[in-house]
Amino acid sequence: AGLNLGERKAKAEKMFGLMDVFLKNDAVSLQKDILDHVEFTVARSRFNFDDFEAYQALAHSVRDRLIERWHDTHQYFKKKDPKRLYFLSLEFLMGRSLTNSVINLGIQDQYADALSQLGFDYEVLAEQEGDAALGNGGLARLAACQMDSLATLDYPAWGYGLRYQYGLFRQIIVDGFQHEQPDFWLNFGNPWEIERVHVSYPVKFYGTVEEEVLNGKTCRVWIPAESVEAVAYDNPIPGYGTRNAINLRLWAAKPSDQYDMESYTTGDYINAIVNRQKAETISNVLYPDDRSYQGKELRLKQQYFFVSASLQDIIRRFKDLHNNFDEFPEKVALQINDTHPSIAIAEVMRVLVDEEHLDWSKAWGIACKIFSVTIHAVQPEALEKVPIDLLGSVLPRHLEIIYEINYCLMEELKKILGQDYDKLSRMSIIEEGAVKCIRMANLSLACCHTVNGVSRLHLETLKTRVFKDFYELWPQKFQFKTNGVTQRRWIVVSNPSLCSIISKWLGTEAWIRNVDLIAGLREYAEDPDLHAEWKNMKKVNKMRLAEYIETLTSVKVSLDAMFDVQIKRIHEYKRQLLNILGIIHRYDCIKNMDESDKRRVVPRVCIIGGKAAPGYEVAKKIIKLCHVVADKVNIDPDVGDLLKVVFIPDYNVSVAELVIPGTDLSQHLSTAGHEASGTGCMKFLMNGSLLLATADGSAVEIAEEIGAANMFLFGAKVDEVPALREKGTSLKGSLQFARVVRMVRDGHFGFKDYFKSLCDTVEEGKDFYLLGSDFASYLEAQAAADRAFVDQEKWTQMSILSTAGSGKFSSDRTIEEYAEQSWGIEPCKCPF
Ligand code: C3B
Repeated sequence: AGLNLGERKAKAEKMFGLMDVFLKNDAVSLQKDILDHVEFTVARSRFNFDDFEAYQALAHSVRDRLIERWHDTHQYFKKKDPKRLYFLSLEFLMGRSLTNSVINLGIQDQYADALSQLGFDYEVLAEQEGDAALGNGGLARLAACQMDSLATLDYPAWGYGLRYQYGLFRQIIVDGFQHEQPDFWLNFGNPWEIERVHVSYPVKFYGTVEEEVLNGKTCRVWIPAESVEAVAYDNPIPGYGTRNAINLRLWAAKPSDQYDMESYTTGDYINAIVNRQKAETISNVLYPDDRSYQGKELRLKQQYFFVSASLQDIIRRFKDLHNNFDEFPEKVALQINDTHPSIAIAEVMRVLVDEEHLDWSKAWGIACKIFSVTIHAVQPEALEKVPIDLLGSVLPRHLEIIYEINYCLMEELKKILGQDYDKLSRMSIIEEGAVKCIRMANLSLACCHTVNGVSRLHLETLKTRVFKDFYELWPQKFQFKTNGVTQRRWIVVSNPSLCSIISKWLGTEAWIRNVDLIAGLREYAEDPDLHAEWKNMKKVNKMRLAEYIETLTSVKVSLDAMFDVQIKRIHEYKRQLLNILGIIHRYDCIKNMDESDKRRVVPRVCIIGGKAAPGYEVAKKIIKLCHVVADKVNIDPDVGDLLKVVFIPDYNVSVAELVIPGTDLSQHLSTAGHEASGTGCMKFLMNGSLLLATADGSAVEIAEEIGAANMFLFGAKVDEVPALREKGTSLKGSLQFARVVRMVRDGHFGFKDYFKSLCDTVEEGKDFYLLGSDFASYLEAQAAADRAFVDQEKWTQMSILSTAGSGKFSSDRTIEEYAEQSWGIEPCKCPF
């Protein structure tokens, strides 16, 4: 007779304790695994398979090892029942998984050996993998780096997000114009995820709210009109140097199992199915604009869909071991990544009050203990707002709950602020106006125990501008955790030569887990042997990048030139236009030089890359301008190798991994006060590229760590910006500036009419981002960079000091601060 579930589990646990469960990692075992996957998973003959199929088999064999650790970690977490962090984010920009996984599992060399014996090159197979691009930019890549740190530091954490079928669009360039193509990244399967058909929850929408009497109490009851199933896809995230592998659970929308009997009985079978299928659209596509998506129904549905499924999952897990919600805050910390998931606050209230029948005030007390939020935006306009009508239609009960939360908030505030109605209306969760809206940020601020900024300067902005009123009331809620990036991906995976140099000179690999040790390089910053190795490393990386550039753009670049890079989303505030105008100035100067002057010019390769949101016209014009300037400069015989301009199409995580290690100088040009933190600069810093930057976001803290003398700072400071805006362009900058803008206006690079509106954005009086007033200072900083580059020993020393000073900008440090100051979680390390 078969055993029942409980008996089978007991038996398995007994056997589990006896077996040697670890998969073997010697070359022969790995080869056998890979070939088995070729035959049984990919279903190809083991004598005949191509590189892509080999990659698939390899990925599956790595996945087996991930799953093994991931199971053990979850068993262990379950046994220990620590307080867990649940990280809610609408975006995760994971990039590729293969190399990151084998490095974190500590079996890269073994795989490389195993494959070479089979006649395959590991590197070639790794190139077969496409990026998982379920995010737009900095915010989403930060979430990915933080997952890596959470796993590595053994924190009991889960990530929750959406499994979009279409990730961020692919950018193709046709005649210098950006075109968007869908990124159907799942076409060839995704070996890094595990579909959990049995982990699924219904998520409800629309309908009405009715009154009901329950145990003598009147309650509000939501009668939803639509149900969509959320199915879990689990993505194991391995830590480095630990057995822990945590979970990133992404939800996909599927038609609900519940039959809508009516449409079936009406006999319209085909339409009934087609309508059910529409449910899947919820998780179809990532919104490609990284800051404005206000008032879109689908966006709201995406947010609620992933939040509701995640909370059902979290509460189920809690209830497995506990039956009293008083214990909820001792076991659960919920992190809201930007305001996007803040509907979670209303959802927790709905579940606690309507389903668990807790008193309102008790439920609110619990909610206030579990939530913390990180704000990534600077501009108040970037904070999400949802029209009341929309929320009331999609989530009618949640609207009521938000009204109730706001009523309590207003009552509390009136006691403190009295009749200051201006202030009350600014702080209200409801925005009155032509379109009445819910301010999602204010909802978060009302509930969260901690509100985090992403750099010291950013917190100042939040305190003094964006959330001034709230800060005055609740100063204790406001904190900052300067962003960081993971050195595992941004050095170990992407720059193996630098990785070996660091380990060799520090005499240990311990910096990969404890990056503070990297400061030890300072001692050797002038050592000629280190200089030789460092320069050689840079040269090899530049060679790789040069080949890539030539393949993509047919432009040949000289390795002796300074590789000068600006890669990030295209935004007016990030001022790629300042960069291009600077390039035009450089071009103009070279054109006017005689041969002897030219010999003193430091040759440059100016590399720009980044995507513009599909509807962002100005950003798209900036991309086109970059191309027309490149077209003219790159074939000009007067210029030759002194200046080349390259636009790298389809910038994404794996392109960054290739470009950053080959960069000499990187540019971070945001108008002061506009970049909340910036994380690209940290990746460049780790890789020893020198930074040319404004004193904005985390660049201020970078200057403190490495010394301002080791970077090229320029431009207005944050407190000078308002006055400069008042005053208009400064005269000193304006002569050169006016000249280059005029060249574009006059059609020196063609497309005169097309660029008119772009030139208008920087005209006197309209130049909101202050390109004109920062131009002279920008050119000076560029000249300083040229001078420094001429002295290669000096440059190399600055480069070493950059890497050596990058320790603070590891996401490991950020995550430790969050764990201690916001989440109250402790490591929970799975024993080997
Ligand atoms: C970004 C900010 O623009 C960056 O300054 C910051 O470093 C990162 O977030 C991470 O904190 N950001 C983004 O990518 N998308 C938004 N919607 C808002 C901010």
